[in-house]
Amino acid sequence: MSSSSWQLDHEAAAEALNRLRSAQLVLTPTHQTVDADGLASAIALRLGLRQLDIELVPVLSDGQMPHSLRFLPGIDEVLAYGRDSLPDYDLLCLVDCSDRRRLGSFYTDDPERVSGNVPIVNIDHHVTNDLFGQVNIVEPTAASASEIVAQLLAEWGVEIDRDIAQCLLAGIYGDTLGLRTDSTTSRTMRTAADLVDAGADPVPIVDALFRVKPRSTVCLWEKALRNVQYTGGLIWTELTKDTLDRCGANASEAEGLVNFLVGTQGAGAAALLYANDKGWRVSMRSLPGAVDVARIAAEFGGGGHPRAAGVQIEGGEDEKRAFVEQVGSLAAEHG
Ligand SMILES: [Mn+2]
Repeated sequence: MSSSSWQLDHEAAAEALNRLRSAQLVLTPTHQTVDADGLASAIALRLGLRQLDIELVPVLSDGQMPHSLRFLPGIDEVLAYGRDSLPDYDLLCLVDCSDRRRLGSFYTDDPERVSGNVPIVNIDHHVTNDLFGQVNIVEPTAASASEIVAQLLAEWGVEIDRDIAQCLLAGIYGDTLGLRTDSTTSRTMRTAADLVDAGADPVPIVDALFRVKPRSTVCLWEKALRNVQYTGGLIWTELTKDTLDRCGANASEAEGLVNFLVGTQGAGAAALLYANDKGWRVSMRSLPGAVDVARIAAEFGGGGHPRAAGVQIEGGEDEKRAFVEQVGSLAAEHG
């Protein structure tokens, strides 16, 4: 565990608040296959900024609402792209989004949406974030975007009420696997403790994120585990649309699987490959001291954190094979 601590950029925080205050409506599209941190930090911003009479609307960029996140307070106020019509907006506030291309259909339907014509406030903790915003609050050593939002809201004079605290604690628990990752600092733990003091309850968070699951998830894991393969130092498996359909599952149900695979003795990295129209979306993990998966992802045009990263592989079986072999040999080199 690291005891290092990031410092909020007070100037950027003030400029962000100015922009938020001047906007008529702020849109917050989440990253695709949204996770607890991505969605909870967006909802916390909505609830907090409402106290300042700022209207911020979170939108699920790919229209997909993970079952496991329905417990979040304020979830009913989140729009789904493709289902709900978008309100007019004059500012984008992206949170937990390392790359504008991760904004799902919101981006692919019209890349001009994020080309800078509408200004962007960029709040993130991915080391690969390329600072695409007009205002950037990017802290790669923060364990989650929610950890940054907790401090930002306090800085802006927002009262952290029970609902906001519950969202932020869910985001922190999501990205730190319940305060267990090596990105977790003493500050992360203090922030979590402060949120509990503000009324957050860890029990429903732990249940929703790590324990309770639909049967379709077990079906998916059973099929994925049957197909586990070892290539060099990489342990990996893949999921097809057909497998998802047969189990009646959606892709987000497999997210925990790659966390299960990482740490398998003899494997320096784990990957889960989701087949899609263009090839495969790959989710990678490694343990501390092993290969830096963010660097591998960046080489292939993806991004993330040293221990958790993602990338889109375009092409067919040959490209997939080349990818797993390259990652496998890197993972073997770095133990
Ligand atoms: Mn995050």
